[in-house]
Amino acid sequence: MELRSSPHRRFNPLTREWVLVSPHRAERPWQGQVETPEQESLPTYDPACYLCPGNARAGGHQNPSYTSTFVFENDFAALKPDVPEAHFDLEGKGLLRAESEAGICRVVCFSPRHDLTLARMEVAQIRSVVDVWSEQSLELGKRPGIRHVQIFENRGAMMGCSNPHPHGQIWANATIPNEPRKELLAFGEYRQNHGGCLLCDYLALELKSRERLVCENQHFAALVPFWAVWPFEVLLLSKRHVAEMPALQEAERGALAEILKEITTRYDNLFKVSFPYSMGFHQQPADKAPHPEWHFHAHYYPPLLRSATIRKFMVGYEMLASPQRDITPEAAAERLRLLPEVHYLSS
Ligand code: H2U
Ligand code: ZN
Repeated sequence: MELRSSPHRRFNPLTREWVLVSPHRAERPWQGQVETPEQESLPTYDPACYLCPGNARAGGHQNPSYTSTFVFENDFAALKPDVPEAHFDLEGKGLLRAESEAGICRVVCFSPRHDLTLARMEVAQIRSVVDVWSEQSLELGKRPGIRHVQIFENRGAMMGCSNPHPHGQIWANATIPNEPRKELLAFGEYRQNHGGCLLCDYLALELKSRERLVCENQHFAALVPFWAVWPFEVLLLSKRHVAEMPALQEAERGALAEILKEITTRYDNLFKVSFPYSMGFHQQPADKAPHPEWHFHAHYYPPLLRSATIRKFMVGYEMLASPQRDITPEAAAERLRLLPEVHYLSS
């Protein structure tokens, strides 16, 4: 099969869904929305920012004068710890069904500096963020009513991020949400059928071919997955079979900080803009059961397609039938791989 030129569909073994790839369409003319790029220059401290050290938040609390990272309970939390358990199923038909959902939502400030992003932060500071994520995973995951801890970052106004101050969120909740649940089933079945780990085996194939590899270090690899939906989607994998961030050793934590900086730097260099994305880590469920099948990884889902202002929309066929892409994952990986490792603003 000619994956470079003829239409085909690719299988995502983690979600067990298909994506349509139309490489022949990559050169078609485009006459659509043109957006203006976000402006770049920000102050190191913004008195109006609710995440800057010492400032007041919308909820009435005041931030401490923090000098590294800072974690607080989300003032407008989507989940609450103390909801009474309840089930709803009108006439028992499973048609009008609801369940109570308990959880905790926190915000993590990555740096006191308002103007930085992960791409522009020192590796040592990103390393502190890795430690905080790890401590939070441990602390929240230990709680009796919690079965999943989702660490994520929304970057850029295009992704609905409310504030440029470098920050992410953590939502920990009582049930395993849709995306990690699909992966859990896939990891489990793969282990049963093949006797190994789905992502260990996948990574071995990718490291052999190197076609979709973006960058790597001793402990991590970043690649555009074979089944990527977003144009410049990236899958970040630990090289060792490890199920969660708290299990990472010293050297691995350092390597994680390094590759987080490298991925975001390459992203920024692609269109010379602070690259928007949603990213998050997928760690083993926090359901207190052993999960030898799970492999720690992160997904980056950036919306941009062909410039700092032209994004991919998931519309039409994609909403009604299946996701689709024109530029191949191999071509996207090659572009990211050939970019400099040094940020365009610091060279
Ligand atoms: P974003 O990651 O989408 O920018 O969201 C930031 C979060 O910060 C958002 O969930 C919270 C919002 O509820 N927030 C506070 O907890 N306190 C504030 O003073 C403003 C925003
Ligand atoms: Zn700020």
